[in-house]
Amino acid sequence: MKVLPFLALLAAFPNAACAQSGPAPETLTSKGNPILADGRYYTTDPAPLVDGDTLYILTGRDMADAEVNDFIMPEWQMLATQDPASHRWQHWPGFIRPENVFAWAEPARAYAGQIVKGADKRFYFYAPVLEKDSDAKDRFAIGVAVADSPLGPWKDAHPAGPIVSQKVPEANDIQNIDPTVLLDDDGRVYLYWGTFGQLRGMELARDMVTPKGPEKRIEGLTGFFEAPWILKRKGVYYMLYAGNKAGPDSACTPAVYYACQAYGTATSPLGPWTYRGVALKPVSSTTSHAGVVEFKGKWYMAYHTADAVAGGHFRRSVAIDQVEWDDSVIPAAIRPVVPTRAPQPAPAPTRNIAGAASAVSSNMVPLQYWIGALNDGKVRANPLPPEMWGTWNGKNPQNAWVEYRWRKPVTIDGSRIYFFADQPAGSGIGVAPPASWHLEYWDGAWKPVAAAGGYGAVPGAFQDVRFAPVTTRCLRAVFDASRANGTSAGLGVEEWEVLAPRAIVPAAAPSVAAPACD
Ligand code: FUB
Repeated sequence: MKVLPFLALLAAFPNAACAQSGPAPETLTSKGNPILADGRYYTTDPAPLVDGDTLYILTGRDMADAEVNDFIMPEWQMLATQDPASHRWQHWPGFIRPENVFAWAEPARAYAGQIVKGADKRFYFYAPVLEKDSDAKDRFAIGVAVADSPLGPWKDAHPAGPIVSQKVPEANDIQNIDPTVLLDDDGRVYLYWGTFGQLRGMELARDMVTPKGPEKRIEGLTGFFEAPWILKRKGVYYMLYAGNKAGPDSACTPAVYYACQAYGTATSPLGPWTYRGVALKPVSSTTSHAGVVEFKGKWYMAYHTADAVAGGHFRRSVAIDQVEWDDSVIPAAIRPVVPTRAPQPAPAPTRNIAGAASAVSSNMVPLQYWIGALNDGKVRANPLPPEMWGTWNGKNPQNAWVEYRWRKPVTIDGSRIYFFADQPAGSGIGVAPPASWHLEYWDGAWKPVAAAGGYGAVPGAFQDVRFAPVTTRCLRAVFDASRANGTSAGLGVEEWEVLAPRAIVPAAAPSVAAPACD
């Protein structure tokens, strides 16, 4: 990334010096998505804003250590460009911290905010932060700051405290985060917020700050989980959101922890809302958070992924892609966004050909797990449930199998499997290593491979099996679950590699599922 001198940047961005605090802005040329990809700064929860000839993206900042499963987010950052296609961005790290703007807020947990331009041409920053001196069960609350420029300096617009919390303007029992605001054509202002399946909407006064109420439960947005984003186009209100209506046949997501971006429409701002479909399939991070705006005649979706160097579910990075509308239907539909990525290095030759197979299993995978984890090439020291295939469902099967199917016969002579367990071998509860397991290949019937040694079942490390080469389209790992006191433990596999005799350049994942063998 190329860094321009600060003075050159100031010429292009006269307000740059007004940013609240933190290091000087950088100008950089990104290679594509994610915009900041080198792992120095993880950007998250994008909220795009158009002002004049500039597209700004307010983002959070993920600072969790690699194996920490928590949102460690002390501050917001800002990105800006005059042309997303140029890949030239300005970046303000350390843009704002909660405690620097809101005297009543605690440091940390600078979650997803949004900046909106008011009718008075000032900028209003809706920020979910933790309230310091509150006895609310959940202390997340929404504050509003105001500035004359998107770059600040920001001042609390409601110094008395948050405009929404579990105590104000009405009592509620939800987590009050993820605000999104619409300034409607008639000058009226609407705030929406919520998470964990609870979405609220409320009118604000024209001052952009004062709650008018009442808080209204927003229904009708199928699978709403969190991250609402309101916009209006051609008189129609659109609400995008992270949806997690999961299932093997769901248009949204196969696993409940991986959200898609779904959307619904309404003809008036507080509804009724009608679910319309999926605008973005699940990305590489479990959370999906997006904002959509029109900029210089094109529509864009900013969203986050785990695709940066050493990225993860809690080290997310903002990407941006174009949004296309289907105006042949009423209301106009959002065509599913096609995510792009910066060019990636050619894959290194490997003996592992699992990535070229379709994975299937004997069980209807419980919604917390994801069969796609088997051959995604990732093993984490601290995995979340969707990072494995599993059987645990409270009534665990005694026998189960997972299978790879290739479109054409492959010659293989080895396997490496990585078991997950939260209970010791011999347990009948939780997830335990299998009591026994073996490999079978298809050769007109399922036949055991001629394994050179035993089948190890130690969790948390690859278990290697070498066997006499076979040529087949299908390979199964067949498990007998651990059992005690009349119940079977669940099974969990984080990764399963299948080895060809020699390293080859790996084929891409199949776009259409390979057919069954039997
Ligand atoms: O970044 C913290 C939380 O993760 C946001 O508030 C949610 O929308 C999700 O992206």
